[in-house]
Amino acid sequence: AEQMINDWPWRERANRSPFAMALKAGDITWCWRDLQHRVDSLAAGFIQQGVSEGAGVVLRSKNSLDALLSYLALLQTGARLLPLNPQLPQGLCEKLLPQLDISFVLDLTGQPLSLSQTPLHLRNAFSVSCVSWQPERIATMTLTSGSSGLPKAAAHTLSAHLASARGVLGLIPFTHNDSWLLSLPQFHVSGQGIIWRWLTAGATLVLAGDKNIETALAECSHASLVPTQLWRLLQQTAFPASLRHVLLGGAQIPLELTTQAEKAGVQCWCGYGMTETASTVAAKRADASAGVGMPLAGKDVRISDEEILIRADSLAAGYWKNGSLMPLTDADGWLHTRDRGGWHAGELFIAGRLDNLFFSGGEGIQPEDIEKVLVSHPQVSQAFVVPVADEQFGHRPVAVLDAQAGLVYAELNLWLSRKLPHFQLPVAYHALPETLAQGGIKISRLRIRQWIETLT
Ligand code: 4YB
Repeated sequence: AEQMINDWPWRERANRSPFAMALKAGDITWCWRDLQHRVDSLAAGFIQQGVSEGAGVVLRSKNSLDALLSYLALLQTGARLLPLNPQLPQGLCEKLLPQLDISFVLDLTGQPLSLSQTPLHLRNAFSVSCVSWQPERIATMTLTSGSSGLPKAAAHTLSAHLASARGVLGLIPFTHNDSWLLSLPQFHVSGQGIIWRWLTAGATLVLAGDKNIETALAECSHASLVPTQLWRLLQQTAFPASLRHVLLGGAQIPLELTTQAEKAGVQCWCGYGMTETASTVAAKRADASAGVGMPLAGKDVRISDEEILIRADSLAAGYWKNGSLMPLTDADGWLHTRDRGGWHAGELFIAGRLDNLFFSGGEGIQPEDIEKVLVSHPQVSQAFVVPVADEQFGHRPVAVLDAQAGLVYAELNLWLSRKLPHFQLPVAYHALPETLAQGGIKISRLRIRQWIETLT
């Protein structure tokens, strides 16, 4: 039975089951009461430093216990919280933060940017520590990873986050005896999704701390992973035995990957979602097909001219800009995702981004079509196909690969030529440079294109 939430979820947990385990981080194990005390004193400290309801606050950090506590404490002050990727360059932040009406910056990186907003510090106090729980308040702003221009700030209410969690928990079993590793960044919806599911289920959240993901997973039942992380995990000699459920998303999920992981004893869940929808809106247990299943409870998906449209209770209220919310849907409430997709045999299939489509000698090329075949090669774990300018063809495809050492590109090309029409065959292959990873959960195609241009 659904329980009405009348208070901040962590406070409600602390009231209902104060001594149940809430959180593990290294040697630390806290029950809900422990957690609430920390959050309360931290929130009081922020309020003493001037944070008030509706104030724009940046939380610049990678995942840590302090970052998690700050996330909860800042929400509890009624602030409008912007979790920020520490890898975003100073120049971009200087341009972006004024448009987002940011007054305070809590920087936990140890290497703060020099910004004009007031710095906040982690400081405990024992006074007023909380505003009233209003589910329709704008709680967070999460930056989209737009391929061009400044990122947009998807503004979610508390109830949108809870609706996202309810959708996923309607499919994936996750109860108070389970533990979900905070395996993706808190500044991305994939990390925040974990937090809201944890709060909704009253389960245990595990923070990796200094440990790497592989080690931290040894004490978890659940994790959210992007496909490349699961590939890496499967290449380890010992697969974490406790791990029973993995939610995948963020990119095409290769069948080869879920088949191998299921063999290793993990139940894989294939999800599709985006920043604007506060993570997963459609998902299924992995099976023999490469789709992402059906919309979750409270989510609607429609296809119009091959484009995926979404209407959902987890949708952002708008993009925050200069004090107002810019609508992100059409007049009927549908978000036009710019993802290409369709229905086959009763489930949703994602074909790729409409913006990635390019033309080569008059033929349309959807890079994801080529990437799907490339990652089905046993030695390729990640593939990007980008256009390079070509006098004769307009553009031609080039492949950038994360592959096992020893892969011979000429052999790969021969293998590929038996599976793809000629116009889709890459004219060059390159190894993916590690410097292109940006601390986010995915690699930017724009940066790959820019890097390729420097080579020619
Ligand atoms: C896909 C895709 C798919 C997204 N096939 N393209 O909790 C979760 O939902 C979760 C769990 C594990 C890993 C990631 C997640 C996410 O949140 C992912 C959300 C995300 O990636 N948001 S995003 O705004 O950064 O990018 C959204 C885009 O990513 C979509 O518009 C698609 O283009 C692409 N994408 N899932 C193919 N299954």
